[in-house]
Amino acid sequence: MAIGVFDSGVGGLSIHRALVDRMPEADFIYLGDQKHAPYGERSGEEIVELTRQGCETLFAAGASLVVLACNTASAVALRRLQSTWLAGVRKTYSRPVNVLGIIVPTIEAATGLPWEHEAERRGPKIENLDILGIFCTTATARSRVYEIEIDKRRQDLAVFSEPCVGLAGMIEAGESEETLKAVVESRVQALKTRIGRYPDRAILGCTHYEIIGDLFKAALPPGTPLIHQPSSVADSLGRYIERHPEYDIGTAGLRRFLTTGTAAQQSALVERFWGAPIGFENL
Ligand code: DGN
Repeated sequence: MAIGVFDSGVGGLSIHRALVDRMPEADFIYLGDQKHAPYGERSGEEIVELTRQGCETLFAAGASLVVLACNTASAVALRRLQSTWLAGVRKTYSRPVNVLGIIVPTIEAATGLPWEHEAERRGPKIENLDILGIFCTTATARSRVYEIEIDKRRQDLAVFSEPCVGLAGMIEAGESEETLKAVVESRVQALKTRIGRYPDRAILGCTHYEIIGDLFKAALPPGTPLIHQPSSVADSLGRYIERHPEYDIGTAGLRRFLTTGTAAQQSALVERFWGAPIGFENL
């Protein structure tokens, strides 16, 4: 049995890498739904259905836990699948199974650290609040999941999601650094214009943005902390798995990589996300 890791494409490999480093003995099966990537501009219903199919494939391949290593799928599909579909799946398999997302672990990491203006806060005036900027896909921004989940934990932060339309697809397509830089700069400036100042801290709320973290760093004021999603997720899920030994995640260190696209689509990009070449199997 194994941990399944699902993403619309290759972005989730950065989360997979951190999970593998945290739990090297566990067995892992990765699935990239490249046939249908990118998800970020799709409708909610499409995202739920594609995510459901991805989870189904991973459970059938032997996963006990499926991690949605995609903010868009976590934002739009996780709750729906947990509250409706999962009960039926649990009846199908004799082993315990579950689906987990990556947004709450990221939020816990972002909100748990001390904030600069904490001591000075007086009332809801924006000048007195620390601002957390979320750079993400259109679907994640539309879901408002970051705003909702952060508000449950901290009412003293102001949260602004900035949709970076098309950016994940451009990364997946291997667009030039110059083109990506221009998009990143325009999104950072758009957020600044909307808020009236730069955010005090930022989350790259799309797994694809991980490999262009330096472009976001360069576009934000020097020293702006960027929450590192892969390590935040790996820490939190590692602790979850330790608390839940009922999920059989294997012990052989198996690594399988599946794609709904073609294995040939995989390229140098994969190495940038995962740190080493990977052999993908076509589904
Ligand atoms: N990498 C996915 C995310 O974290 O939201 C989205 C990529 C996409 O399909 N647009």
